[in-house]
Amino acid sequence: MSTDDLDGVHPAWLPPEAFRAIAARQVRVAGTGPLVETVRAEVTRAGATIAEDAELVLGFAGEVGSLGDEGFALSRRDGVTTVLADAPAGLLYGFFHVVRLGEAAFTGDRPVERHVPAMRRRMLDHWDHVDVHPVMGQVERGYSGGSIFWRAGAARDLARVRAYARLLAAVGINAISVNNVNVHATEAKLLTERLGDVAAIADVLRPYGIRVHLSVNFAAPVILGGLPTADPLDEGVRAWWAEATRRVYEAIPDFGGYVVKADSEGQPGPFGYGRSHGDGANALADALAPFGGVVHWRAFVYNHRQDWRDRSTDRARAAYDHFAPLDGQFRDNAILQVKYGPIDFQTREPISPVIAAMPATAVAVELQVTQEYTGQQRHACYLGPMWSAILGFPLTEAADVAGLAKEVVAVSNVGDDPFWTGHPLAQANLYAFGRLAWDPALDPVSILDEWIDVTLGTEVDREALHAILDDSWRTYESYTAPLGVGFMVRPGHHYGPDVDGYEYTPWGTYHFADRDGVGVDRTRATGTGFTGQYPEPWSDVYESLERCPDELLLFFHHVPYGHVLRNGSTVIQHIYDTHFAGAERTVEMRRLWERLAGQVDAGLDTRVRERLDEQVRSAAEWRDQVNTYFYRKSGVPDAKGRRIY
Ligand code: GCW
Repeated sequence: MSTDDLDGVHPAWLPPEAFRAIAARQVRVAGTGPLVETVRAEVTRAGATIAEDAELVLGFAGEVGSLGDEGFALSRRDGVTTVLADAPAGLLYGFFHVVRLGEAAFTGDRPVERHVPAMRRRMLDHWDHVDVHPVMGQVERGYSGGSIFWRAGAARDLARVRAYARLLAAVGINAISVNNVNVHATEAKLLTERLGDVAAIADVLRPYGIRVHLSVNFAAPVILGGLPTADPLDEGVRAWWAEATRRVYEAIPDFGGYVVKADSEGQPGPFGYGRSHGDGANALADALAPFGGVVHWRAFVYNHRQDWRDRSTDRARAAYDHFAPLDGQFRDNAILQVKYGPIDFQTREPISPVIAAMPATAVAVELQVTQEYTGQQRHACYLGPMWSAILGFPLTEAADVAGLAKEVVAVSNVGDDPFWTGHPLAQANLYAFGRLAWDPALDPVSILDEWIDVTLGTEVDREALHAILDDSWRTYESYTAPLGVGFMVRPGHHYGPDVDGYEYTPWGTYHFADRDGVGVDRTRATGTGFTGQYPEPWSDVYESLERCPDELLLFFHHVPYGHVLRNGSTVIQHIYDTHFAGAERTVEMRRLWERLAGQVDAGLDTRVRERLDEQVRSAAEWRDQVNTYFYRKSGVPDAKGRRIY
């Protein structure tokens, strides 16, 4: 089951079989340069013959034009399949597109199809530490073993990084940040004395068209430079960033830039110096600008020490309150990185209103491939449908989220696990993220189909796989926190149910359940006013108890248990019904997997079974805790008389 150069590591979506159609052909690759050489090496590695008289021709367009730095055009006529690009990266992406198509790329005629990525930067953030963190481990919110970048405090096996780069290039990812946004002492030094390690990684990623970015500590001038301040308007501080950045580019000429989590969950930031986040972001942007770099400045800024007794503070409001007034103040190379929802990567959240509120700012939407709140890669939960819904959401009258955002970024789910992602089926999430970042209009079910073809082969029981995965995000939602209220996870590790776990904490994530009802009143009329941060029609839709979509009801409203949903059920009966049905559905998922027996690699089969068993157990635990909690609070029995404790 291994890739040809890495023993014991699953080849994910690039097994030798995926290259079968190409291997059988003669191929011509035109041009020169590092990325073109990568394509040539891939062709040879696939087992194809490089020849002048070829059935697959990859070359530069000339007349097609407007394909940009990364696009390509694919066509087939007179028995020749042609990939044309304006620039080398386009050839690389075109080559992997042919891999995905398999035999279909060599059948019949094909009129010219243009493939140009919707987003210029398609990025993964790794939350990896160099040192193993005492609480978070080596990868914060990582569920796939250790880091592939760092081991025992130093850069590690680059063969694994190379294999990762290939996988990412094959789905169109072109940027990676290699360390956690919480930048601790050792990791801060990646910017200076440990820069060589970063450069070594950059060298391995470069042939696959991927640029390296680094998370930096806002207080680096103090921590690393020994300056008395990190005030972004201080001349000495600015000079320090300029010089540190110059050195970075000396070592890594195509370095992508910095990622910054500032004034957030204990990280230092401009507020500490009485400055705005515009001042903070611009100081780093100015240091990067001469070299063409960018700073990704995260909008995840909120008070994580709030008093739960204080009902007027609403964490959902925080990003907009902090950042919307700064629209227009950020440099062109400062990108505001906004989590897709106003809280924190929950299974269901409304779209962050910040994405619509800053038309004069470059915004990146941040997704989470690592399944922190969606089952931690122990539960099968295919997130393609969630991301597709997010990116296609018509947030303003003129544009959907993909149209409003300049980029899409996601937290990676990869570690040094033999299957890369812990749960082998979680590979589909990484795959889908890359494909949707390239083209947000792709159908997530078709993306899953592609993933099945290349990863598990065309012979497996795809119906069973679709039945397991297509709706697995909604299934996960159905047995966890109800109707968009969020959290209810065990504090700290965030796995499994704990309905009141966060209720009396300073973290700002509450459900306010009492004997009469549940939910957070975020209306303008009687609540925190969060609905007012949305453009029309959403500010009125969410404000209205009648028009608010069921799945977000408890995010926006506090309602009695007897409140009748748009689907006709009461809130309390809906909670019971969805939790019974969701847990039942996981049993069905487990049974469906039996149909794959003997069709997939034995190691993969064992791993998936083990995880599905855990999902069945955990879903039953969620069902029983959530149902029991609400039964005891409300005293309302289940209309169907099922077992509640
Ligand atoms: O979801 C939360 C996680 C933190 C994480 C933070 C963030 C890296 O629980 O572990 O810190 O988000 O996005 O910064």
